[in-house]
Amino acid sequence: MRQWREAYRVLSDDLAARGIDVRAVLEALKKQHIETPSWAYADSGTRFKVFAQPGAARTAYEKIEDAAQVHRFTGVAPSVALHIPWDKVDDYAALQDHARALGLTLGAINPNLFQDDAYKLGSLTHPDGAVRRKAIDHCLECVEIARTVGSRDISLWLADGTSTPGQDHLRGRKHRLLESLQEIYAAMPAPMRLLIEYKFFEPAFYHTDLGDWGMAYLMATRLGERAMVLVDLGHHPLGTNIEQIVALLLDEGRLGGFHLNAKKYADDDLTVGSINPYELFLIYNELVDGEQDPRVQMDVAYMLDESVNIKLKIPAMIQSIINVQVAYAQALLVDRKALREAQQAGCVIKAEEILLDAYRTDVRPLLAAMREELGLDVDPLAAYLRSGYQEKIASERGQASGGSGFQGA
Ligand code: RM4
Ligand code: MN
Ligand code: MN
Repeated sequence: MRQWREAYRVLSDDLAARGIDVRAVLEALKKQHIETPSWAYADSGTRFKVFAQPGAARTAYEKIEDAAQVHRFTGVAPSVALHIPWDKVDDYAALQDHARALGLTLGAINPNLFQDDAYKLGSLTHPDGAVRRKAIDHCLECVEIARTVGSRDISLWLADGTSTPGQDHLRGRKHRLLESLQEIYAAMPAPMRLLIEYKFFEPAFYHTDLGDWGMAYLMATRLGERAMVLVDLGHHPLGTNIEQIVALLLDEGRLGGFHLNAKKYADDDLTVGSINPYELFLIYNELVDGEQDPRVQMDVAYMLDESVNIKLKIPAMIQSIINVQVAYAQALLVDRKALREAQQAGCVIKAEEILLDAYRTDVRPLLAAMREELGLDVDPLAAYLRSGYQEKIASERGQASGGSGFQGA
């Protein structure tokens, strides 16, 4: 990184010669915002052993303090998503003040519909109306929290489904789900949005009530314009063409946001870009294509949803943000005019080479230049590790004993 200035000079000359507006690329990179999840800062995640870390955040307040560190060193992570009840506090306005004092805002509010005994047969789709009531009320409480702290999005992941054929009436569950969502949506004042996440299996193993993007899209269109689909990169069967889903939802104006992560096998919640960076690049290629098309109305929330169990938590968030920045920067370098011409002429290899040209560009000097313009250290990971914050929280907060199973706090 010490040599980045010289590398940046060579790269920006080369890009300019390729007809790329380097200034516009830098400005786009500065505007990119990535929300980090409160649950990544606490001892949490995985249904197996949770390995406790010295200094892991113990309260919602500490999670926000840690998120502020990620923003301090990256400059592009100004909001943090909350998960209720993991981040339940008595006074949400005070929590918001705490965030604001640290230069952050509170992002998406995530209701929890998967950790209560009552939800064995479902939450918003449960056959018993009393349980549905409880689940709806919890979501309404989250709408109220969002209103109090000025969050724009309610991010709904529905764990509902069945694990045995015949367990419940599939169409009946669809009706119950729509009815429950309608009540929640009706309570959401504009411009608040409902982001509907889908997942093709787990924790239910026979069917999930929102199994894929199509089911989430169906619900969104039934509800109204402020209901959108949330794409969690880990929630598809292996081999699914996620960039196509992204392009389609963008084109329909229903792409509400992302849960950025990576998977090798199932819903692994690994570091975004760690397994298949080319796939991440191809997803960003569709996003940039949408951004540059005046016919596409885009309002996409970019949120990390990773389970940090082995890596150090704050550095893991910084690393994730860097990976996303790399993919976005590469996608911004695609020569779209040449690509369109190659596509039109049926020059298949040429078209692919245009993508590969961008993908194979080492964009690190570009990111360094952008960070310098933001007044940041050009190497956020090293700067954080040098800062002494990690040692400070380790000594001040100590280490919990850890535990097992899915925990949020
Ligand atoms: C799910 C999904 C949700 C997350 C839960 C805990 O698999 O990704 O977004 O909140 O896990
Ligand atoms: Mn998710
Ligand atoms: Mn997940």
